[in-house]
Amino acid sequence: MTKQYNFLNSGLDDTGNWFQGNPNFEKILSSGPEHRVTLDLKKHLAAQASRIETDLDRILTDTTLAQETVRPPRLLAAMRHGALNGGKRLRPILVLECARLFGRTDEGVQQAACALELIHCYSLVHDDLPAMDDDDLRRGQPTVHKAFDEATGILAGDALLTLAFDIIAEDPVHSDPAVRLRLSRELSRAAGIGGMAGGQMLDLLSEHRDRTEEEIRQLQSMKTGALLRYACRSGAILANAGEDDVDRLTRFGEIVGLAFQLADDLLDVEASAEDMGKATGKDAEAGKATLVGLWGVEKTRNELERLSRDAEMLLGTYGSSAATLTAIAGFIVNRSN
Ligand code: GRG
Repeated sequence: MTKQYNFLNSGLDDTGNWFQGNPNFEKILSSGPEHRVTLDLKKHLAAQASRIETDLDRILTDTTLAQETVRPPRLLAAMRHGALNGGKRLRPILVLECARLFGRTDEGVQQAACALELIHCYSLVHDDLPAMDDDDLRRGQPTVHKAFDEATGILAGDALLTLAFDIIAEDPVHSDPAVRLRLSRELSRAAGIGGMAGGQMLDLLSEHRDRTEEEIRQLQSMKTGALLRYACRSGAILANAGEDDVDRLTRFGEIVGLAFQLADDLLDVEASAEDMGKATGKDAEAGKATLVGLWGVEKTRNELERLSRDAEMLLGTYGSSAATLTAIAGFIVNRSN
């Protein structure tokens, strides 16, 4: 039995009404015809998150695959704790929505989306470890190393990461093996030394040191931005979009990545641990260089508004077909957890 995901503390209920009660989203809803998303959209996005949760539940079983020996129950339980614990599923939803924009909606896209979410979950499990952020709470629950132990947390992250590359290589992801190879390589680059892991290294090195705006932008585009960029780009690739469209969706992913990080930094300053399901105020405590620290809250909010408009303009090319994606960008800018 999978746990009910919690898309927004202020919103998702059993019927999937995840915008309910969020004043920021109500503002988006009423701000103009281009943002006039319907109840159907709420249900649609909740259904996407639910499908991801169900697929992850299916992927993380004790059934061994060819060439595997056994799946140790304790390691599997730790992986499930790290992956099936109520994430917003933003990255896989972006994969699904970007692929949908170009007409692809089948199970193979779903599988590619799950591969990305496994990598995101691994990064959270490792980020929470004592050697990194040393957090006790994630998504409102004990972190994996707290619920199990440190060694198991490290192994659970390792196994989630490697499983992602198994999943993305499978036939249903794309009929053309060359496309699967491209996705696998791009996923590796988004997650690895020149992407998320490299960004995490730069972030650790930036603690208690002054950093220029350029340096902060670079490390954040790697640490947080790379997976979000890949999410949007891979959706277009999965759906055989032309290279111009892949480039446009890549740019959209970059905007979303920066907006996500700015919103996260603001929440770290302003939100409560209860709202976030994790400790807040961590950046200042660790002496981390952030754009909010450099700019202050007001300039950051203005920048978020600008990014939201940029995202909307970029997607304007696709007319109403991009309404869901535009709304997701709005949600990321205005999110409350
Ligand atoms: C350990 C290689 C390695 C990388 C860690 C994920 C990460 C890189 C750092 C986490 C620190 C942090 C809070 C970054 C801000 C952006 C972020 C990844 C927030 C969590 O993502 P959400 O809000 O989480 O999408 P959910 O729980 O909804 O999946």
